Amino acid sequence: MSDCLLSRRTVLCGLGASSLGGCKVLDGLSEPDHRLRQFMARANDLTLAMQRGVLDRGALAAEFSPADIRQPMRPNGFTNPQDSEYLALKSTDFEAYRLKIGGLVERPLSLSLADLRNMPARRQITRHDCVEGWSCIAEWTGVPLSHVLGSAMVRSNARYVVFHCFDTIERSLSGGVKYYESIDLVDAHHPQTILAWGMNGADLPVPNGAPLRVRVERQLGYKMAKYIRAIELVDDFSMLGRGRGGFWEDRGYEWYAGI
Ligand SMILES: Nc1nc2c(c(=O)[nH]1)N[C@H]1C(S)=C(S)[C@@H](COP(=O)(O)O)O[C@H]1N2
Ligand SMILES: [Mo]
Repeated sequence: MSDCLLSRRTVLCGLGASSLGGCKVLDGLSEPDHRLRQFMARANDLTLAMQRGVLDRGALAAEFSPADIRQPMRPNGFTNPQDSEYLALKSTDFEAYRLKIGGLVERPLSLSLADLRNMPARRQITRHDCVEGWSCIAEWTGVPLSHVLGSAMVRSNARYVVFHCFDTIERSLSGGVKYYESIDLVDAHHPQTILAWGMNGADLPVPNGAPLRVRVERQLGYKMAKYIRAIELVDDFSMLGRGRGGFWEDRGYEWYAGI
């Protein structure tokens, strides 16, 4: 926010050379009824409105036709978790799998794959863009995250959805770090944000995140957590990992990876 203010001040200073007579005019800004202060407040509202317009967080990502699926979905990142809890579930075809939904919700849930498949499903053919520079088109089937969040009754103070995964992506002597990610409630309620259990007409394969992964189609691949173990609603993600909202964010990537 302070960056915004600073840059707006810079712009005003630039513009003000003729109409406002220079930067000194900013000195009186602390008075609430100062004319320029009121002008800047209006400019601020306008900027926010414009940003909403430009970003349009609700806009849909492009969807494709089956003919556009020209190659198998390339697996990336972790593709074969060796964690004992995961291997045990996989050995019985994820029959005992339960997706836990907790945190800031009125009604914590524990959903089997059958429960998830019985919920309304959305099918979408979309392009996956990885930060490493490759893309792949695939068809995804799953339940809209907004539907699941509706059943869990998200509390009004919740701001983010955190995904906790099964795969230990970084091993260390003390055990290791399991993949984690987070998105805000705007993306969580986006119509194309689904908890996918199917890919290209079959069950979601292990390399692509079986039994459940999220699709967040307006963002880069690393936001789309695979091997989801639990979903947690939080008001702040500073307690997660190193505090930047995701495994890769904690290693330098942007939290909002819009495309
Ligand atoms: N649990 C988990 N989720 C993950 C990853 C991972 O290593 N573990 N890699 C991310 C990255 S960088 C990408 S590009 C996509 C890859 O999805 P895919 O294997 O279906 O191509 O998953 C993302 N989600
Ligand atoms: Mo990626």
